[in-house]
Amino acid sequence: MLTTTLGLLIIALVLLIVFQIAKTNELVTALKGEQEVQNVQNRFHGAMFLGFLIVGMIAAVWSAFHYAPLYLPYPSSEHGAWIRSMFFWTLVATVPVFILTHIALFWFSFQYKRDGSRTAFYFPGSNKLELIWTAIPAVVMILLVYEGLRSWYKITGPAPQEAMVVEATAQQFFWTLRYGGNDNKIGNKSVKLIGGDNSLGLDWEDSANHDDFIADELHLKVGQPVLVKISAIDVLHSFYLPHFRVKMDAVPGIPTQFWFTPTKTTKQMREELNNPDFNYELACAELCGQAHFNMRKVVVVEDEADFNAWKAQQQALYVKLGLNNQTQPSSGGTGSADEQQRNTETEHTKTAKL
Ligand SMILES: [Cu+2]
Repeated sequence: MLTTTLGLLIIALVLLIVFQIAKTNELVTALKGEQEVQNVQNRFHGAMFLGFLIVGMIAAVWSAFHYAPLYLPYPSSEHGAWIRSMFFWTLVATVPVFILTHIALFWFSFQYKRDGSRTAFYFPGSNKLELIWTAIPAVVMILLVYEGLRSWYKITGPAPQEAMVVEATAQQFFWTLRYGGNDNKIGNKSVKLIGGDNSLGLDWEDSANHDDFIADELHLKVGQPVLVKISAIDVLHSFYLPHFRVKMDAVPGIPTQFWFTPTKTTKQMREELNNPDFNYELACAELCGQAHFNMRKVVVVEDEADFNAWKAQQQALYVKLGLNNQTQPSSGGTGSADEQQRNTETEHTKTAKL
């Protein structure tokens, strides 16, 4: 309330000041003669234009260098290099045009301000000029769009057969990463099965689910394509791996996916950046609620031996929950109460499904 009142007061004061200046101007004009006052104002505005050009250009160049340490390092994925090159060529085509048009805009406003010493040159137009400044940007745009679409179709095309499959499910406020296990197949799931231990709604009838495991970190094998199947349970999220130039929305009800090939291990990046604490990261790039910042996971890219060693340590969720014992004949009350309860719960889930 106080802020609103203060804001309104400031606006009223600013309006009052503008009004007073205009009134003073009128009086001065009456005293001095209109033309002379106009010339003073034109000189002032011209100088402001020139100042804006110089300060603006210096600030643009300064900020580009000042914030350079915050730029992402060279992409650590195959397709990331294409995106980087597209970005580079877009800048090559647009930055010189931006600089030249802005210099022309502000310099002309300063240099050719009206001072009563010359008359304007009448130029009714030229078809040749129109043709040139329409054709050149059109050709450049066509080339950029062509190259962009070509890369985009390559990036979003079908994943190679040998791609490792990982499922990333987003919800407020964490990611659940599920690996296909030894068969590299992600088992079926259904919203109807969500409940109790089964927060993803996994269908335990589907044997492809029996070796799937949930991982704390996203582990990837260097040089091996990975297909990420992305979904969300509650609201919009976005699967974002900045170092790999991977970003795909996670939409409730609409499965999305993205495949890519990591090209550099975490170890290589640490050496390259001279930073022993460096970690790749997975983030959520869609403001999804109060703890949005919390949706971060560490991504580890490693060679085949390290990856296999890590994978060997992971336990399938099916086994973790003790569901594998349930189908075997009971050996006479050896199961703990906890395990028995779990089994009963699973029976309930099965019944619910039928
Ligand atoms: Cu999110």
